[in-house]
Amino acid sequence: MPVKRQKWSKDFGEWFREVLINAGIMDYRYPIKGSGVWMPYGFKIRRNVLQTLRYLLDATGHQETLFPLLIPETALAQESAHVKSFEGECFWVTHGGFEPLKVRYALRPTSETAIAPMLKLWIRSHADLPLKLYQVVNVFRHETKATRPILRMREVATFKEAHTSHATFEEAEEQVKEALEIYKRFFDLLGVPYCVSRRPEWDKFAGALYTIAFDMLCPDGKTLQIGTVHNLGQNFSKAFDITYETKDGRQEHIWTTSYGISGRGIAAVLIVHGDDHGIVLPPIIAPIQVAIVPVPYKGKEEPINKACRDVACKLEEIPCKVALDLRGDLTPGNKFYYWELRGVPIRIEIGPRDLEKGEVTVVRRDTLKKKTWKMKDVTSAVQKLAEEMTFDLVRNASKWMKERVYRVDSLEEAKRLLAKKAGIVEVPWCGKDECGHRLEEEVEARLLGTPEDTEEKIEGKCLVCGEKAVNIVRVALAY
Ligand code: P5A
Ligand code: ZN
Repeated sequence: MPVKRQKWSKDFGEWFREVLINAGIMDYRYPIKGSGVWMPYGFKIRRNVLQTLRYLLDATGHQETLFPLLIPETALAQESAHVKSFEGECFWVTHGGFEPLKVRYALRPTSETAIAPMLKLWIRSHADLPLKLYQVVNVFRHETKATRPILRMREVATFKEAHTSHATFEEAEEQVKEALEIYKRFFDLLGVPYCVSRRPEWDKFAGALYTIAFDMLCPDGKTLQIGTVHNLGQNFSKAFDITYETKDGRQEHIWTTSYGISGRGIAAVLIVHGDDHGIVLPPIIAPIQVAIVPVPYKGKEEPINKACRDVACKLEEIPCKVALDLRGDLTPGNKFYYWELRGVPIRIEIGPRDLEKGEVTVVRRDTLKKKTWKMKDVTSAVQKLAEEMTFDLVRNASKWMKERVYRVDSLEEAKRLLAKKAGIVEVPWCGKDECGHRLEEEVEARLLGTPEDTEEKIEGKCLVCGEKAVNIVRVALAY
């Protein structure tokens, strides 16, 4: 486990804010509330995370596109549930220069209604289906809840949204399953533990038949929704009259799904693995995987620097992303601190003693434990350590989350756990909306929904009405 996680767990909000700025990830001081700047180092992390998701989407037949940012109000308003939920959250463009526009434009809050009119033009027959598109864009939502860097933005700068079209309900259902698998794989690769829950009726995406969400647990005991998958049924295709010709010549409305992950998918990695020293990056997304720091000794500066350069060259051949830190104005201690804050997975130090013995000193970022290696073995040792670290990060993060999921069968116990922000509480539920709402009020927390990641037989009685439970429902304090 990480060395120290006091600040991380006690004051998570502040820890996160500080780390974002100090590690050069996001500067949130932009003069518009809810907008932030992805700084160079953060941008590189973001790019690596995006690459992981792009790879998974491309490999499963999704095609990347780019739709316009502006949506005419007439299009946004076409699906009634959708517009009801989103119109109060839109930023509106009302003028072109000094001229008022005849039809206002919304800055896309999501792109269902930007894509639908084009699907109507593109989809003619069953041969055009399935059509699986995605894009990585900014979306804008005038959030009224407290904004937080990356976690709740008004300009959501890294929105990865997929939109798929299908010939039948069954195919859309299959697509939902594929999307869940893709997102599971994505978060597994990043070592982010999650639970997957079917949201209650009152918390589904506006215009969806149902919503399945990924939630992670933050150090302060609150959950964060890090991705959602929606089966949209024929709601959008009927609203936009998108039809296709079936094999036997009939016209049918298409079936659609959409799913998305925002910058929260990047924040999640920083949050789950972090500690009081800063962030800890899994090697797969680290912009720098190894930092090499000379520990100079009077008169031996040059041979030590040369040894550092040699090790860097060897590692770059693996290939491995290396930073050779020969800055003359910083002490080794300052450099250690600098790379730890930025989450570089492995640090190699070379001092006079190491040089004499033909060794290097190695520190892994997650445990901060030191080891020595023979200089000649450095490439194989780095590869092995990167694998070990990846494995340990996943295992420790999963263990941390599992220990904070509680199964209880009394309302008192659920209340007690949630009051002390212990984590996610699972209770038996009869499935009635009415009891769900009552439960939320009683425990003063949110229903995440029913598990989509377990298939167990349910026993017990609904904590609210006492009738036989038909499902488990998860409850938590949520961001
Ligand atoms: C699915 C993609 C949609 O918008 N349309 C296209 C669907 N779903 S959603 O649930 O509304 O959003 C997807 C995910 O985006 C994250 N998210 C946010 N992240 C940062 N700041 C925000 N203001 C914000 N709003 C939503 C959530 O993780 C959500 O699951
Ligand atoms: Zn009940």
